[in-house]
Amino acid sequence: MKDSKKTNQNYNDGKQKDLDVNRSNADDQFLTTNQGVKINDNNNSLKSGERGPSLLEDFILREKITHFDHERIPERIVHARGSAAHGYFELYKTMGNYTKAGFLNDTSIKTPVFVRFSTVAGSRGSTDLARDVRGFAVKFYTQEGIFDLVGNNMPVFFIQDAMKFPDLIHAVKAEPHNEIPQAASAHDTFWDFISLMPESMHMIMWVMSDRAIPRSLRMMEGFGVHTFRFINEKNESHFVKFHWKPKLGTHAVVWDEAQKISGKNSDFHKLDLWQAIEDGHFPEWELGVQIIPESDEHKFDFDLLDPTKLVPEEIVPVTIIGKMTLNKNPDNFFAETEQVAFHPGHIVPGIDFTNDPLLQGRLFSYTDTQLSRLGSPNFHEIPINRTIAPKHNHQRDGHMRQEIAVGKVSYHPNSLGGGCPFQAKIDEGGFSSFNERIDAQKIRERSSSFSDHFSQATLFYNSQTPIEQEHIAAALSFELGKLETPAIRERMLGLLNQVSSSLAAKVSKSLGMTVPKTPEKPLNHGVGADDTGAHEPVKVKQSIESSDALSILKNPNSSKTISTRQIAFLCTDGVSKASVKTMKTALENEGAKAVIIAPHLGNIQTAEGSEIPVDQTYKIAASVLFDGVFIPAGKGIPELSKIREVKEFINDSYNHCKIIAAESEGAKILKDKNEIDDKDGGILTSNSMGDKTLAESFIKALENHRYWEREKTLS
Ligand code: HDE
Repeated sequence: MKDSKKTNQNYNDGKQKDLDVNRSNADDQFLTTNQGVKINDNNNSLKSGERGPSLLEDFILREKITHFDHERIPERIVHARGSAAHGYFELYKTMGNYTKAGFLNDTSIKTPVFVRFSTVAGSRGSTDLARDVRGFAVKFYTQEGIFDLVGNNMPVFFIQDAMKFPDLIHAVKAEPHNEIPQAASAHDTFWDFISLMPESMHMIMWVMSDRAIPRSLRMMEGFGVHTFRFINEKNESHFVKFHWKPKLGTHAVVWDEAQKISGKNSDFHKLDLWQAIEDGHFPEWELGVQIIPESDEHKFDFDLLDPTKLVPEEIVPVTIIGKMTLNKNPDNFFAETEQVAFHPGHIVPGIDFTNDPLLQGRLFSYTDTQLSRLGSPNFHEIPINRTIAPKHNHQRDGHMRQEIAVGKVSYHPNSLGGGCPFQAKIDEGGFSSFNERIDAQKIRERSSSFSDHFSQATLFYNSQTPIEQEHIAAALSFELGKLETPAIRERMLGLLNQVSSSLAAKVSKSLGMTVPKTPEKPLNHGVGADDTGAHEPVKVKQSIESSDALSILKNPNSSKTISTRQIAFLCTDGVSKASVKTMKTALENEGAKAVIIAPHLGNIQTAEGSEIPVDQTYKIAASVLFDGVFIPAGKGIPELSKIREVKEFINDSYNHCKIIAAESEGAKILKDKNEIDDKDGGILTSNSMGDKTLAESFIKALENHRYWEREKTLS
């Protein structure tokens, strides 16, 4: 709590109080063993004689090394790399008509949350900027128990049935013979699998889009993916899809930039989230729901149970019902971020599952994986996983049990314990599963309503702006270009051709191949999920042809703000103080951060004779770590054109479509030696010094994140 500068103390901080019991602080304390014995010498082991062998009797050395030897636990098999934060959820309006969940009914409750974001394929130490799906897992510590919304930053998934998950993950992870490549899908096994799984095509469009390389974890949407159920007091069910909408808008970097960020700062996203919270810029997301009456279950062009499909917002609008704010960094990465255990099966009364076969498989997997990862069925007792609702049952014992259950009764029914703990009636908050009628034969098959693998992939592609479509084509050209087996490329072109012939044509050009002819029946290659041939993929005409909500650049919900954006000020001795000050003040008034970069640390002398403290040198700073660039005026500024890193900085910013502003001498060096067209709409210059109008137009341009038009002129 004390680390965050602007922590909001006013919310219902039940979880923080609960965690206090386990927080330790060594300020002003003696160093001790785990048994509480004070240690006098923490530098030398016990030896027989100054130069003699160490003694087995040295319990201090033995304890220290034994503990160290066992410090690691298995990393998550997927989503190993993550960053997390504490916060709270506030409800805007009661959802009582749809769900009886307490935290979605009472607008006065602020529900504590712990949120973990992650990449999927890479190991714990891999780069943040991999092209990958991002996990978006939210633990709500509600008064009725824990509700985990374990989602992703994309609303659909690669596969339709849990049976294929181990295959998908084996294919995407580093190849087993040589463990290469790390945190990358651009390799043979991934695309071999995908080329044989037409059902993955919609998700492939998302993963090849800019959604897979977010600018920040704070600037991405989140989705529950599966269709869930809301259950109200009358036991009526509505289908529900969950959405998180970031208040900072959805933004991405470009692929070349992502790769360079991985080299310059592979913790880019982790640090960005951490720093924003430390600076008091608490990230916020609004929670939205798409609600579908039970009676409309079969009214769509797709099956609501199919996790490779989304419900277009144009067909069922997203209703915003509340807001989540992240306002506190974890105190300890291992204790909290690493040990947190999410589970889509952690639900509370008022929320229930559907028969989505992917979700059903997940309901088994998440407890199972904690047993090997955290090592005991008592993982719910780990402080970060502990519910703040009262917990009483007859579960006992197991490794590392913390609870000391008093009394001799550990069974139900009992009379010796007075029948306690009691079962709760439904009106006392007892959970009861939705009374869904199921009358069926046991069958190992895929529903034919899941057979349309291409229509929503096409809808997604067609909904993108031309620039975003180019990015998808470029991503596919990169990924498929890296393959060693030409037959996989050929199969992929066949599948892409069924999504969009113009996309397939673009990619085929880059691969130097021709697009194979689409057979009369859609391609299935006779393998994968439908190898019986019973369900050939079909195309179903969608009721809409384009959905703006699917495009980052067209997204009607995206907010315009430059809050927390990092702006590089390219400075040196002899910079104009007036120029720096006017721009810095204007940007900081909008919540952005001005970072002074110069050839040396310490202070730089301004042309006016004062000093400005330097934040970073050109050896450390790189354009890819910033959102925009300002080159101020000043008689010393022309010297910048002699610095190689400055040239690289300007050219990279230009190539990544960043907004560049420059004043007077700064504007002149922009043209000097740099390979840029200073007339384009993303380059803003002024001949005066400390120009407020320039600052205003810089801010307006930065609100659009990038000047994407420039890409048309870049070869
Ligand atoms: Fe997961 N997934 N998953 N997943 N998943 C895990 O659980 C699994 C799926 C997601 O920050 C594991 O505790 C199966 C979809 C997130 O700790 C594991 C299937 C979605 C996280 C597991 C899926 C997700 C996980 C690994 C298909 C989006 C990270 C460690 C049937 C809706 C949570 C762990 C965190 C983690 C299994 C598919 C999201 C192995 C079997 C679809 C965000 O249990």
